[in-house]
Amino acid sequence: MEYFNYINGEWVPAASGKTFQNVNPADTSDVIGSFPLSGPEDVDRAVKVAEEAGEEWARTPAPIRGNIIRHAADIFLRRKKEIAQVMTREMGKPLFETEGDVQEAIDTGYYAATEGRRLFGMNTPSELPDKMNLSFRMPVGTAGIITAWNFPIAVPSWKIFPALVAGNAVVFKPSEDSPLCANLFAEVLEEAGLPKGVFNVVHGDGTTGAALVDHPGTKVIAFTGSTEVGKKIGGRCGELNKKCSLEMGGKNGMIVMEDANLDLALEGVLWGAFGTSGQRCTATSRLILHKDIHDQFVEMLIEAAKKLRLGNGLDPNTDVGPIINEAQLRKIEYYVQVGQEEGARLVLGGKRATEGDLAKGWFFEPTIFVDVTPEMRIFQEEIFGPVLSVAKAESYEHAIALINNSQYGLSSSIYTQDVNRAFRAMRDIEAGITYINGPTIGAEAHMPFGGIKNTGNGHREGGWTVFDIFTEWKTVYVDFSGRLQRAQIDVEIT
Ligand code: UN1
Repeated sequence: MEYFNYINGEWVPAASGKTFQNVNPADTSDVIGSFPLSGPEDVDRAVKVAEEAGEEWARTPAPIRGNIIRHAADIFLRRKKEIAQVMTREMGKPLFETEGDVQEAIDTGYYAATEGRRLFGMNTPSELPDKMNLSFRMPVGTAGIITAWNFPIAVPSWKIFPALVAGNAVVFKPSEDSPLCANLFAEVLEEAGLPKGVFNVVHGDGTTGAALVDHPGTKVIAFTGSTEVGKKIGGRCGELNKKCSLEMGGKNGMIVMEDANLDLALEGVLWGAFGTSGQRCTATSRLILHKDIHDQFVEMLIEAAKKLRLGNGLDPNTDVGPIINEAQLRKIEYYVQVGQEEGARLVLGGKRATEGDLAKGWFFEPTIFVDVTPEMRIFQEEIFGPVLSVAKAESYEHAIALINNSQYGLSSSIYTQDVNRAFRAMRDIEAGITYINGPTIGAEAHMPFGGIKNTGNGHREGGWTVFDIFTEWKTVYVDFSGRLQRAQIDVEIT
């Protein structure tokens, strides 16, 4: 099957005619299709179309824009199961997870739609008589959106829906590992009644994304992906003086204290570390265990993780799906080797899973390292796979020092039944998100999402905060005194 770019409401190939293939990671003989490998000329066309269509869109009342997004959320709801099937086939995670992914877009859509009737500005008193001060949000212009493959509907929706409600046009460059989901996104927006050209999809690789970042027509770039790529985009946007929001890597820690409910913590870490095969920016990749429960918990963890069923995500018995591609599988293998060389003790997994049907795809066994110390690379670097590094803490203070010993600061978690300790941890943990008695994954659409340190560049997606990315403030002073009034000069505040 041959799929295309979506520009100006039409399905078109790359100008060069070049394509790339996308396959099912659970069965690499199952070819999803070919997609355009777009170049700068395709990006240029899409951005120009977006700029033109965006003019009228920006003048469309925000409640009307929001209403179209509400329709889109309705369509995602109607097509939820069918889209989840496509997503599982395309990127592998089990059906219950892909249904959750679509649900996250539905939630985001319904929330963003209501912002069409808010997008609150603010009026404040003037320091001068007969004068009024107003401020309100304006669209930024055309948004260039670049996302990863692990949440191929949810994460694009976090950016696309608010960008549109705020009055921006969009050019979307999805991951080359989940292009079909992006085309479904375009179908949904078209059916919802979005005018032609306001939303466009340009497929391709890193050079396609770079052309979108570089294009003078894109006024804001929103990116989710690796810290390595994100920093390059951030640097380029700095040179171009372009607004830019980055959601990058994580090395999320979970602390289990000696007073924790261990069964609850066990369920949490299994879901946090091995859900989505550990391929989430929020995945639990470091487990910090208080010394008093360390050995017992490690034993419980190994027993439970052994029982996780690897398989094709379309099979309802599957707990853990495949790894997205061969390169990622090799990266995980590499880190397992690094961990062993560094002296960590491998207590579970550590290799590709190839029994029976698993040989058809890219599978990796749930993997656990213990005796991990903070200077080890497997404690510090994002692996993006089902690999959990376990470290031992002597005390609460030591656990906090360990969890904060990271260049990243996205998500975090602590299991404790001590209410004072829980509140201290909310304050002490350096991260954008902290869960108390829950794993590091499970963000909800209406709450700020993002991280500190090398995870982000100061922005938050989700809820109301995402509108700071996709709007600019306009400040207006209305003087109805009929004379020149000079701020700071005619009124002296002493
Ligand atoms: C991501 O991995 O990029 O909180 C996003 C979570 C999901 C979103 C993850 N709702 O794990």
